[in-house]
Amino acid sequence: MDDAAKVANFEKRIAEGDKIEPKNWMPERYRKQLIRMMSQHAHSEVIGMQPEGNWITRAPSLKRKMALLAKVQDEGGHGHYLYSATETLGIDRTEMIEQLHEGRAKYSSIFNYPTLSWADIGVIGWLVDGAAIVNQTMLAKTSYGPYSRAMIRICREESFHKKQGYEIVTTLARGSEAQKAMAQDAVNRWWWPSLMMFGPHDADSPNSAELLGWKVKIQSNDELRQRFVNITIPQVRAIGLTVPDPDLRFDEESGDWKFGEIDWEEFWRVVKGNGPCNRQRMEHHRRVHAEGEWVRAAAEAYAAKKAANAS
Ligand code: BYC
Repeated sequence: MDDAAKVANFEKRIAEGDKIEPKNWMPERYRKQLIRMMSQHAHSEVIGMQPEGNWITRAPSLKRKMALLAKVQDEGGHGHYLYSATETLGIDRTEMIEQLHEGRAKYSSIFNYPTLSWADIGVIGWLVDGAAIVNQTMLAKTSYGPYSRAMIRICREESFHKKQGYEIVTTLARGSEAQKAMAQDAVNRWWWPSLMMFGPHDADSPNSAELLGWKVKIQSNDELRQRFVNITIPQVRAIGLTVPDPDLRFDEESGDWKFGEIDWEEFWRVVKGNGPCNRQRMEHHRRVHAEGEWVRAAAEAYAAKKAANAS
């Protein structure tokens, strides 16, 4: 097949809802876009372990500590699935991590905010994993097979994370005045950054048209953000908390909770590396990666020895 016929066949398969698999022909641009998005997703899972890991030693009970430990470990596991899924596109993990360290690959803006109290751990599970589920339920239907399958598995674990987060916040919201105030303060600080996770408005999103055309994304940034707000506001109200948005109102006609404008200056500042914790997150990642060099070398030596013994 010549290139035009390959493109036509690829587009026909996408239109028919087929999954594209690693050995199938795909346009170079499709491959590049997936590497960008999936590696960014993998980095987000791994960097996302830092803000929550910060509270493992200070969890208020053994039960809370065990759940948090398991959650943070799950996020590391999600990073592994996603690095493996991205490797099917012909890039290896070493190169992806180099791109992260050199600032050529991004990770989610949300993980550049500090976790100041125990309530933040509940709010991350509830709002951050909740936002991730909305985004990832859509990505489970993406056109690239390995990404779609990774998302199905990850979404199941994220649903548990969200429930444990909401349960932490509900417990605090029903506790003493000080506990309720701590929960409200955490919602106040994490609400807008959670809405930023969905990316810029559709009109300002340079990648969306292409990704939607290839069914890499099935819904747009703004559609998903609205869906998240519609799901979350009733949960906020059910436990007697509020969100820090004076413009929030229910629109009878559309059935949507309409919300105010995001501070896009803050969003771009954080995305470009100047948020409250960007430097700290990257320094930590670089240091721990360097400290783990001997583990990677030992694993490679072991694999080489095993292969030599087998031959
Ligand atoms: N943060 O054209 P756009 C988790 C960038 S972790 C940083 O709309 P696209 C969890 C964007 O990359 C879950 N950067 O982009 C883990 C682009 O720049 P480049 C993380 C952002 O790709 C631990 C530029 O802005 N989820 O659940 O069409 C504990 C223009 O944007 C952000 C994922 O990674 C952002 N928020 O859409 C707890 C989901 N938004 O790359 C929980 C997978 C935008 O051209 N990713 N940018 O230099 C996606 O769904 C899409 O990539 C996005 C952006 C919706 C994020």
